[in-house]
Amino acid sequence: MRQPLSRELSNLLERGRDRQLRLAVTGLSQAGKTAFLTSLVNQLRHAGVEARLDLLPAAREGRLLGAQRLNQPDMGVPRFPYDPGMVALRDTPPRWPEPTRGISELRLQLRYRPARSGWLTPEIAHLTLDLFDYPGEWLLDLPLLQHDFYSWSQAQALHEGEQRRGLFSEWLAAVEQLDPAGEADEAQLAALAEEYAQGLRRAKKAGFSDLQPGRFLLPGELEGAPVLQFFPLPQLDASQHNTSRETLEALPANSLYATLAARFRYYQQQVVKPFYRDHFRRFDRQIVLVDVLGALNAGPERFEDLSRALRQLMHSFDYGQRSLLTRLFAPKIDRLAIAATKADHVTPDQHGHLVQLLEALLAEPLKDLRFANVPVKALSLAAIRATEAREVVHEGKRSPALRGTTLEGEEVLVYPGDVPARLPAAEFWQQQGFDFPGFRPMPTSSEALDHIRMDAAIDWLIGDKLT
Ligand SMILES: Nc1nc2c(ncn2[C@@H]2O[C@H](COP(=O)(O)OP(=O)(O)OP(=O)(O)O)[C@@H](O)[C@H]2O)c(=O)[nH]1
Ligand SMILES: [Mg+2]
Repeated sequence: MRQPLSRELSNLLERGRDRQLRLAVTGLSQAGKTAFLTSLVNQLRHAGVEARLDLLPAAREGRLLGAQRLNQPDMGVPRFPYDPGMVALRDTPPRWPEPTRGISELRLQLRYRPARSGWLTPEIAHLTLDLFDYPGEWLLDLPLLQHDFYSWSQAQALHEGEQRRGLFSEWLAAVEQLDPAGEADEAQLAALAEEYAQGLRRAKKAGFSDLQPGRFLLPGELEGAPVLQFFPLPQLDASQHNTSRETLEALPANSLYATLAARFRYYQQQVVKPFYRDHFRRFDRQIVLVDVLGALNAGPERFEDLSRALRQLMHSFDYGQRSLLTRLFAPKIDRLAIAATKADHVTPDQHGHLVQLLEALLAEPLKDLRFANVPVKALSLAAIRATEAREVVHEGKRSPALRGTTLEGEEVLVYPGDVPARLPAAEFWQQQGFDFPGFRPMPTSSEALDHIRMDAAIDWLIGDKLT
């Protein structure tokens, strides 16, 4: 089939020079971003030698020659801690890389032999891959940009499920007494903001995902700064007397409402916008990592909470097919993968269901992506495999099982349970539930980390650039 002229021109331009790609690794706190990035760098560095990458044609055909780290473009940002991660994984006993506390970047240059030959094709070509890591807590600040203080307060009120409400009960009781038109009392605001932050920390510990503002959980350099002294007013409901947007916005600057709204705007403009502008605006490809099994483990309210958080989040990225012009001036994500992480927590016969469940969880954003004609691949993977699949024979019957070492150091052989293929109905939570232990990484003597389907993910995300 003939390609459109702009595609041909764009291919021609790309073939003559080295290619560059910015990959967004997106995932909430503990979804597996750092493990994925560590494994990605590791697999690419050992491609063609020790890494098992059969599903990546460039590696299978011996054309991928390896990867090296280059100096990153932004010298003010720390380098992604790949080496410390590998040291932890190779420790005795092996440890997982540390949870991420700040932003880091990595630029990787892949060397490969192009599959096609032609007068413009060099013998050896390069692909530069720009990667960056950040604490998952900060990611949920991106959807906050779509709000003003009024709509944000309403959105926060909407999703107070029963268990979640319980974790904020004292704060709620105090805040609901406040009069938005009353004069702001600095000491009271500071105390209530701290109580709100404590509620968010409790909710995080209890397995909830939809938690804003992100810096309340992990303030970084903003620890103790007044910009973090605000909170939503969940009582702002249009049906209530005196709480229409117009009435509230006409209140004087020293009123409670105007003070909180000003701090919200400041947080938006001075904290979230620069984070978005510097790191999230220009991506070519994306992988959304979701700890589906963790949410399944945590019960129905948290599961719904995760689904809502992801729905909001996906609105923060630019998707669409790239034309020659947008490729040069306004990059968009033109292909993405969604992945259920930690697939090594369940037996391989459950991986199909895991993908179906992931698709159900992301049904709404997937519909939008289909509409925008952006190709999406759903898969389950383990960036760093921590278990071995086994079979046990019990009373003459064979059944699948997993062997691994728990985080506490106990060697176990377990069947962690069946994964439902759809969003679980009430009976699932009542009868069966789901329970699995966390596993330690496996000790390894190979340079390359063992994984499940990292090669499929890499192929989908960058394989077309290695032809
Ligand atoms: N079994 C298994 N566990 C994994 C895998 N990837 C991540 N984990 C577990 O999930 C935890 C969190 O993974 P990270 O990669 O640190 O998650 P993150 O998304 O970077 O989290 P933040 O930095 O807190 O935002 C790890 O400490 C492991 O316990 C995997 O492939 N297999
Ligand atoms: Mg991390």
